[in-house]
Amino acid sequence: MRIKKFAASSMREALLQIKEELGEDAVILKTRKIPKSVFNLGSKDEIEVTAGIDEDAVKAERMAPLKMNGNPTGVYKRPRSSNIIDTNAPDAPEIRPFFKELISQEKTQSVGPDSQSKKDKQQIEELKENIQELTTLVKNIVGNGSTASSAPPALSGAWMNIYKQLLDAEVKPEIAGSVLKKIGSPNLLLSDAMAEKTFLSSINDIFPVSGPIKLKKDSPLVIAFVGPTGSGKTTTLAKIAAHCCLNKNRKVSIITADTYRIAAIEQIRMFADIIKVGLHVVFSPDEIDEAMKSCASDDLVLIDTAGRSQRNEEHMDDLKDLLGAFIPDEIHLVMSATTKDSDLCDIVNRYRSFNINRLIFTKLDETVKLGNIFNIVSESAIPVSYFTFGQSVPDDIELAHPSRYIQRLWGVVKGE
Ligand SMILES: Nc1nc2c(ncn2[C@@H]2O[C@H](COP(=O)(O)OP(=O)(O)OP(=O)(O)O)[C@@H](O)[C@H]2O)c(=O)[nH]1
Ligand SMILES: [Mg+2]
Repeated sequence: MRIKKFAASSMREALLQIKEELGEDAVILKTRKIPKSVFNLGSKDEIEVTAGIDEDAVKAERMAPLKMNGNPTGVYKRPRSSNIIDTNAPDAPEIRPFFKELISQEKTQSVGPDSQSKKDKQQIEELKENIQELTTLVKNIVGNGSTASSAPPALSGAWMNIYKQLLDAEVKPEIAGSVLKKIGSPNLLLSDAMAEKTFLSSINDIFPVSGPIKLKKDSPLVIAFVGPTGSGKTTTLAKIAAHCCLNKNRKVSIITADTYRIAAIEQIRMFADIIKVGLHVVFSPDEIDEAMKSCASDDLVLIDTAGRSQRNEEHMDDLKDLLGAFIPDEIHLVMSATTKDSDLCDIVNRYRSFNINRLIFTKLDETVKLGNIFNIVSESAIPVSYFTFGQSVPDDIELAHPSRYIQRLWGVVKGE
């Protein structure tokens, strides 16, 4: 190999010198800035480039009969590098691949066999890291049950249609997948109608519901309604009170502990007057005993509470004290069907410490996708008592029933 040093005021000038003297096949071995001499402080910086040429290899390459790139003449043309500098510019020198690399590194480091192998190692390390990241990503996707990975394997057409319908209603893929697995025999070849029938008849085991309120024989059944602000607690309570009173001819009382807003007392007083049931207002936990005593001969006592954000710890503590004083038989957590998945999850998780044992979903009429209900019910395994789908008291309420809910989910049943 012939090696030579070139000094020039710019890299471009050095490259031209190298090309002229050593030819196009020269390789750059090293570059460095030459420090200014003390006598020459005003002058421009110079660079020193060490280049070499392996003349034997070049000869061998030129002599080999190459037939490449579909070129029938047997003359191999090296690809010209593009986009680093504009090779169409008038005086631009021909840029070869190694020059291309050099230009991007020129400012920071010299290029030689050592630094090249260091670079290779670094690239291998980077590749390894990328592969590691991808592996973790794939594992996470599989673990979290993304659409692609959690699709139950080899579902027959009709079962796949049900799976897609669930996903379309915004049921989480992993939940839809595990539900179909639980139902069993998902690979059976069934017609769409048969698969739907099988699914609906099996859903009872998957979507827990409480069934109708069961009154007690010798004391009133006490139910408290809790939940976030404006979720429909008071309206739903009024609907249930009206049904029990008007349709079942039972004795009902309402106790409200929602004295947080004047309007809240007026609202429930209006409902109580219309339905003609007794109303007791308690302003503090000490008044609870007396209120409960005055309802001793009733069949059903419904307790309305102030809406509480599950994220306000102080309010949640107050509510806990209140429920501790009432000791209700059932606590129904009232949530709007318009609430997104993650918030439903947060609400249930935080209200769980009150031993809630029923879920009520309101405002089904205000949303087009009901999969969030399926998700939270499957995840929490807390039975659903009622669905409501409008503001009308005593209408717009129904007892939760799994197959009817699925028909709502699929858009077969809308409203009442
Ligand atoms: N569209 C629709 N609106 C409803 C439904 N249930 C209740 N609402 C309305 O939602 C609003 C709030 O209802 P409330 O019963 O006052 O809610 P709340 O949970 O008692 O509210 P706070 O006591 O303030 O926490 C009212 O305008 C109700 O008419 C329902 O199923 N569908
Ligand atoms: Mg209310």
